[in-house]
Order: sequence, then structure tokens, then C-alpha cells
Amino acid sequence: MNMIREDFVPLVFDRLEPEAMQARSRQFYEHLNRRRTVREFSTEPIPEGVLEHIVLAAGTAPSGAHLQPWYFCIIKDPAIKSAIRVAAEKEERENYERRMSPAWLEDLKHLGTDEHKEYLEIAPALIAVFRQNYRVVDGEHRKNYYVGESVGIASGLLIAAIHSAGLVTLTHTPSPMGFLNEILDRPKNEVPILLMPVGFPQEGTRIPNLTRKPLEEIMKVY
Ligand code: IYR
Repeated sequence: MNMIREDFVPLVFDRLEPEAMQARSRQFYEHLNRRRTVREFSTEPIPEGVLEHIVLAAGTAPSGAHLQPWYFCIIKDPAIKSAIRVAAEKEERENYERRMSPAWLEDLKHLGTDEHKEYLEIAPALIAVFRQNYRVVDGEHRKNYYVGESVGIASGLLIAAIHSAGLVTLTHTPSPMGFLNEILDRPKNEVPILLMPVGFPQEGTRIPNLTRKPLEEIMKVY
């Protein structure tokens, strides 16, 4: 086969020496391993342009048929943050009091979470991540592919970019989140999957004393 595709361009690939590969992979792991989810934020604003680059980084994710089925809303306006907090807490109250099973609540106990979400107002910015279940082309609904996988990967890059920029976040998943479509005026083909407060940690914040699974528990070489 090996057909030359006219619209293809040469790959720009930076080849590293083995020692550089070993050092870079270790340093990247060590950097990511310092990331922790934070639930207490300061109100300190985020420097200009940082959130834009974080979203651009997320948007580099691979996606099914390169359809990039994601959309990111950045919310800084205090009135909109308040409206989101009120709506999220209403759903979370329902979750904690009725929708989550006793086993689920038991699994969560060590994190100390509850239905109160003051961080949605305190953090200087919220990022709402939407998955585009389908796209609309000339008024017709067209399929997107591997949307969950694609937006999941983009969200991972988003979280890594937030950490790399020297900020903290919390992977918040109020559910259902239909209120975000209304408040943010997003179309029906978009479904919110994450609501991430982003900012600086509140001074003196404490986090659960968690450990990560060791390599032998998450990997096997064949
Ligand atoms: N979405 C709820 C509950 C919750 C669920 C899981 I799984 C967590 O790891 C943490 C919280 C909330 O945000 O409180």
C-alpha cells in the first residue's frame, strides 16, 4: 500500500538519548506524583493567560476520528459561580441523602466529603468539561466516536496541565449536572462530565494521607 497522502506533512519528532529518556520519564512521574486533589481554595486570582494554555493543552488529546468532542467553560463571574454552587449542592444533598448506596458512602468516608461545596464560590475559576455526544453539521446530527475515552483523556491532560502550571484542582462530579447546560447556555448535544474548581490551595489546607498503588499492583510485563 504505502500511498503518499498529499495532505500529510512530515512528523516533527525529537529523538532523545536513552539516558535523557530515563531521566525525563522519571522526572515527569515525580512531578505528577506531587499532584494532590485539594478541597480548600484561596480566592487569589489566576494570572492572565494561564487558564487558556491549560485548556489548549487539554485540547491536544487524541480523539475518535480527530473530532475533538469536548468543550470547556471557564467560569470566573461570581454570580454564575454562586448559581452553580446552589444548583450543585441541591443535587449533592439528594446524592448523599438518597441516591448513594450505604456501601458507596462507606467507601467515601475517609475523604470527608459532604454536600457542601463552598469551593465552587471560593475558587477563582471553575472549569466545566462537556462531552459532545454528537455534532450538528448543517442541521443534521452526525456521530462522534469514543466520546467517553476522548474526553477522559483530555480531562487527564487538563488535570496534568493545571498541576504543571502550579495550580490545584478537585475532580468534582456532581450528578446529574444538567443545570450546567442551563446556567452556561450550552446546547443539547453537550453533556457536562466534570466541574473542576481551579486555583491556589488555602493556606494550611490539609489533605487525606493517601498512598498510590505500587507498580507491581498496576502493571505486569509479558
Ligand atoms: N460527587 C459527590 C460524591 C463523591 C463521589 C466520589 I466516587 C468521590 O471520590 C468524592 C465525592 C461529591 O462531590 O461530593
